[in-house]
Amino acid sequence: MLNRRSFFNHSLTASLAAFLGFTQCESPAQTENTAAATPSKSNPNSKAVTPAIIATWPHKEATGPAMDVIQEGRSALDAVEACARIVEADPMDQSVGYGGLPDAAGNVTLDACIMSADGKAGAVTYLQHIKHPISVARKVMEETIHVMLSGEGALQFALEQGFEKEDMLTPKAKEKWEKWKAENKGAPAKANIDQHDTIGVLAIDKDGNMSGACTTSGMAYKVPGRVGDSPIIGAGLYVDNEVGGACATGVGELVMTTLGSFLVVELMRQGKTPQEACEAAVQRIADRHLKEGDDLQVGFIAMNKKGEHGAYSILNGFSYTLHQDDQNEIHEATFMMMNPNQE
Ligand code: SD4
Repeated sequence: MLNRRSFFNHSLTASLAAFLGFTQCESPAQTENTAAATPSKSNPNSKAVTPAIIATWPHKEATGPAMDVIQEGRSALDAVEACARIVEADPMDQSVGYGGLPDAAGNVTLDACIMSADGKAGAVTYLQHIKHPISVARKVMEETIHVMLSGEGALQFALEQGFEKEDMLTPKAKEKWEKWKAENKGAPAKANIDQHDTIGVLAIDKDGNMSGACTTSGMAYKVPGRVGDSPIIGAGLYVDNEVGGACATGVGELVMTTLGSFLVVELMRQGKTPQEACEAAVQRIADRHLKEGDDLQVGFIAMNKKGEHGAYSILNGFSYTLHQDDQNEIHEATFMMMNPNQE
C-alpha cells in the first residue's frame, strides 16, 4: 500500500518521467546508445537558418570540429558536446577538465551542464576523476529522471555508465597549486580576473534548433566543496529554443546571484538584441555587486534564433569564438570597464 509520502514520491517520479519523455521501466541499458549520435530533429516552429556556433574564449580548435558535426547533419546537441569534450581533454586549458587547476586541497573538481533544444537539461557538480563531465551531464539528462547529480553520486553514476576513473591533476597544475600554497600560506584564493577559459558554447544546427553546453574546473584554489555557476541551469548556461541561448564565464558567484544566462535569454525574449541583453545582464551585476576598482570579471555570450550574437564583459580581456558563414574567428568582446586602473 502506498502511504502519503511514497504516493507523492511515486507520482512525482512518474510525472517527472513523463515530462522527461521516457517510461520508468526503460532501463539505462536500453537507452545507453541513444547519446552517441542524435540526428537533428526538425522543429516545425523553427525556420532553417545558417548553422552557427559561439563559444566563450578563444576555442577555434573546438568550434571547428563542432561545426563539422553540424555539417554532417547531426544535432546542435551533438555539436556542443563535441566542442566541450575537446576543451575538456586539453591539458593546456587550466580552467576545464583534464589539466584544470585544483581546489585549495589539491583536488580537481569539475562542473558541467548541457541543455537541448527540447528544453531538457543535465548537469554534474563537484565531479572528480572523470575527463568528460559534459558527457556525464548528457547521460544524466538522457538516462535519469533528474537534472543534476553531484560529488560521489555523480562519480558512481559516471562509472556505472562506463566512464573511466582517471587522474585529472596534471604535473603542471600540481606545480602551480604547490606554488600557490607556498605563496598564500593556505589562504583561500581571491576571486580574480585570471585563469578564466571555461567553455560555454551555443550551437544552431541545420534545422535551426539550438543547444548549449558549459564545462569548467571552476575557480582555481576554491574552498573545497565550492560549486560555481557553470553547472547551474540559468546561471552558467540557458537555452530556450524559441528565443536563443546564453553562457557565462568569470566569477561564478556574481553570475549565480543574478541567474545571468536566464536573464540574458529572458531579455532577448522581451525584444532586446543579444548584445543589448548581454550588456543589461552585466549592468545588473554591476548595480548589485560591484564598486569601482573591483577586479572581478564576468563575460556573457548570447545568440538568438536568427543567428545574431552578442558578447559583453565587466572588464577588458574577454574574447569569444564565432563560427558562422564558413568563418571560424576569435573576437574581442566590448566591456564595461569597472576598474579605471585596468589597462
Ligand atoms: C566558476 N564561472 O566556477 C566559473 C569559472 C570560469 O573561466 O568561468 N572560468 O565560477
